[in-house]
Amino acid sequence: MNAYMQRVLDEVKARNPHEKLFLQTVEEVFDSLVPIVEKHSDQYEKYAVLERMCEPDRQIQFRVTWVDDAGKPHVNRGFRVQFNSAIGPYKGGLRFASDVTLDTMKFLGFEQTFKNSLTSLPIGGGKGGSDFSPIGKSDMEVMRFCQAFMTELWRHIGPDVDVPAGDIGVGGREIGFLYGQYKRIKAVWENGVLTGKGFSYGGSLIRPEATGYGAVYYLQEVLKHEGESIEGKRIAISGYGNVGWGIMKKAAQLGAKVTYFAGPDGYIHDPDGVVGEKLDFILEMRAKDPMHCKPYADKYGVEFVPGTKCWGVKDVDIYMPAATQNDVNLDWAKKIAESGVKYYIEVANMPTTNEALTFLRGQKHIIVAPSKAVNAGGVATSAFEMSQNSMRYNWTAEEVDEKLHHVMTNIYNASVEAAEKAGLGYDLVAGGNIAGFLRVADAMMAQGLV
Ligand code: 2IT
Repeated sequence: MNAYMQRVLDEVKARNPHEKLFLQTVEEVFDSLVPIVEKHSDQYEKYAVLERMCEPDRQIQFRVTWVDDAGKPHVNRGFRVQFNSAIGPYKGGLRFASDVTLDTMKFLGFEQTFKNSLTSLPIGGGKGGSDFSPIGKSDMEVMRFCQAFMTELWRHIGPDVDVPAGDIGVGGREIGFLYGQYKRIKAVWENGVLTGKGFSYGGSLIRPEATGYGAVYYLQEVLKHEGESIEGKRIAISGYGNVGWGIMKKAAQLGAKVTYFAGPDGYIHDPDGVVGEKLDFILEMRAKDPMHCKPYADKYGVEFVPGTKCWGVKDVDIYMPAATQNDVNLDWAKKIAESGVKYYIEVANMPTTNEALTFLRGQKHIIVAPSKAVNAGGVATSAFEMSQNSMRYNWTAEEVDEKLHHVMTNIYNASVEAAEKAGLGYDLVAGGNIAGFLRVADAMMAQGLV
């Protein structure tokens, strides 16, 4: 790292002493950018590109007061971090989970900026959410929370300003309640203000599955590069939310299968794969109780291993962590390396600690693909939803799926090309970061010091 990069990194660390996750992603990205930034350091320093990329345009924090079914008041903290608008309106999900802090929002907003750039669509980076968890709450409690949350958020967002979507804890139900309150307050029909909506009021077909589908399309490109096909492949994943479910579904469509999946209570091993009606059962099980996957084992008579993750199992071809951040630490990474499995495809946002990621990237027999690229199909399909809302027109599921496939192939190719051009060889992690960076950096320099 040259003096410019080191200075910026030191400044970012000094300014964010408590923001561990945010610093983790900044360090990971900077590591990839070394050959690019060093080559054009004068230009980037002149326009303070790195400094500005690491400091959000603005971050909004607000109190959310709501009342539960028993009449008891609750106070939560709401956030929206508008990170970077160089290439389009802020775009990124809302996360409702009890461990959400400003740090979580900043790490996700920073990642989102690079990811959205990679899609080649006109969307900037943002993220929001709350330390409220919908788990164990009634529909009416979730509705009152969402209404209170939107009563603060609405003034900061808009179809050309900032377009939130879902993330962990925010699915179709929450988006519906949030949209209803936005419409009530503004008295307008601006359904381009949120994505992940229900189809009846402007949602896009395929959006719920898009992140998982996109991840499998990206995986197909990786396999192609190795002269392999996806057919017959066995996959181990963590998480079985919309993202994990989308992976299961697309894998099944393409003749592969998810044979292991892990949840908060342990992991499932189903050698026949999660296919057919089992896909519907996953949805049912999740809706009843998102904290336990054991009912799957009870229903289908397969193995359930409580209290641990499935990283390190040998009878699979591909690992795809699709749950949450820092799911795979160095200990798990060592087990993964020992297993002999060749493909480590990140899906959740930052699912690997930096230590573990460096370790895995150093293993010659493992191909690592980064989440920023692999999971970008979700937000890409959100951008398609925005397009459809602007046009007052709906594409068919086939049209959306085809566009999604196209975006994912492009992301893969752009990543390969960016790393090769930077002299790094076949490096999907660095290539993804570089390709995402270049577009935002160009736009920021063109628009001057703002
Ligand atoms: O992490 C992500 O890309 C998302 N949660 C989806 C963002 C979006 O705007 O669809």
